[in-house]
Amino acid sequence: MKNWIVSEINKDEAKRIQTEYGLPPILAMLLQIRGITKREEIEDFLQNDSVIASPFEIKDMKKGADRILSAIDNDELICVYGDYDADGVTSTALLYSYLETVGANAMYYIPSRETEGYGMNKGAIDILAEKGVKLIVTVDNGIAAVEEIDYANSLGIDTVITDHHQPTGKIPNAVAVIDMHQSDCPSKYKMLSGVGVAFKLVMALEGENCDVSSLLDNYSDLLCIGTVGDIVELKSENRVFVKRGLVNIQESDRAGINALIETAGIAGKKITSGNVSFTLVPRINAVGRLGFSGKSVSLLLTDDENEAMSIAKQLNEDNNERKEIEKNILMKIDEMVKANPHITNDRVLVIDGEGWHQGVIGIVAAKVKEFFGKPTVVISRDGEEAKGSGRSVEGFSLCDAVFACSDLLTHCGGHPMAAGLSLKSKNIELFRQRINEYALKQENMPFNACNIDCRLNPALISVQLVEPLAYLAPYGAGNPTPLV
Ligand SMILES: [Mn+2]
Repeated sequence: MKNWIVSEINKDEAKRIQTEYGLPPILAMLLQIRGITKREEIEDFLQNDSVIASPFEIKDMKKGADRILSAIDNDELICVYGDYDADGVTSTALLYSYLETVGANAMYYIPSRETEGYGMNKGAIDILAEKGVKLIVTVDNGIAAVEEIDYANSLGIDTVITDHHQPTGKIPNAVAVIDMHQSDCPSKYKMLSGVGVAFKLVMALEGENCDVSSLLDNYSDLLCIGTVGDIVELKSENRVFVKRGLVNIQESDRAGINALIETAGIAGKKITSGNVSFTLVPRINAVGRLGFSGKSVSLLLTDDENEAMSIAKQLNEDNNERKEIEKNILMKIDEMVKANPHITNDRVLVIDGEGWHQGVIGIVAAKVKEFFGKPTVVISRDGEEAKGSGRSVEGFSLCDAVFACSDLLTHCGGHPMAAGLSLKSKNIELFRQRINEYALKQENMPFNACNIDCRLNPALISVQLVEPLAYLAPYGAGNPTPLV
């Protein structure tokens, strides 16, 4: 069940936008409803050349870039330390390929989702130390790696963090910590994905007079996949990345992207943010979910069409396998709910099972949340240890709720809409109680809403009416497909 919420419209203002800019009425109405009403906002939105702000607005950017430049000059081995999801993979591919082009001595490392989990770990740092790495640059992770970075320091390895996750408390003792969510970071735009932050770092490495447009020609395809994959809002800079990226993906000269498009069966079709989110992103994620995370990065980097095709085919199979595993877990949850219907009365659903595949519990949580309209955490037990992944409903900050229970958890992190955690299996019941006590303190829990832009007289609906809506694309988080 969903709450239908029809947006308010200010007809006079819509009329003003319509006449002032000579826009079709429906477009003017939707812009007004979505709060895009000032001249520069409208121009930004429709012309898509929103200015990408200087990277140096972000705290520590100069420090981080200087450390990397000196590593390049001194031929120190640099390791880009990424993550296995689409945002982490594209961030890694973007920064690594840039470092390669400028002749840096570079490598990349993607931890295994299965055996290492998200973020930095000491075992990985040992491997990198062995290889002679002198500088680690994290992308899409690192803000929570306090102990791991101390450990790297103790081995004489410097670290530059680039991340877009919320700081969880103590900030790691790295050479530079580039994350807009630090309370003392002066940057105005905070909604970048991991790949967006990696791109800003590349801009900074290029220096004050960097040619943003040619960097976008080179990297907007990766920016688009990571930005859509991480479901950050498609406004402002993110919108530029995705809009430019969609054009770029359509005529990509990356063998891997072409192979993905072909094996996904969308060759020759117009690439939309929807295609990216439902076909490219799940395939890139699938390999991280089921093993060999580094493969997606090699897919994005290779020039060899045969290699690209063989990895893309494998990703396709992994994706099918992922869907199968997901279906089985959902069936088990369905049985659990039928046997104990009261478990769905909680404000935050916490559902656990033994040996559920780590890589798919986040997607399962998203589906359960969609169905019941409540924030949901799905936990997989592996003997005494357990790991969970949660998805929230707009208006309830899941990371705050999870952080409030952090004394029960061995690890936690995330965003308002999604969080990850690990804990002892014996604490799951207590966690369920505590997160629900936290939720009970909220006055009202948000209800799953169906946001409707406006009411239209059915007699007015025609193809001509709908055509101008293309100007509002790409659609996604923060800029949903219009619903009337
Ligand atoms: Mn990310």
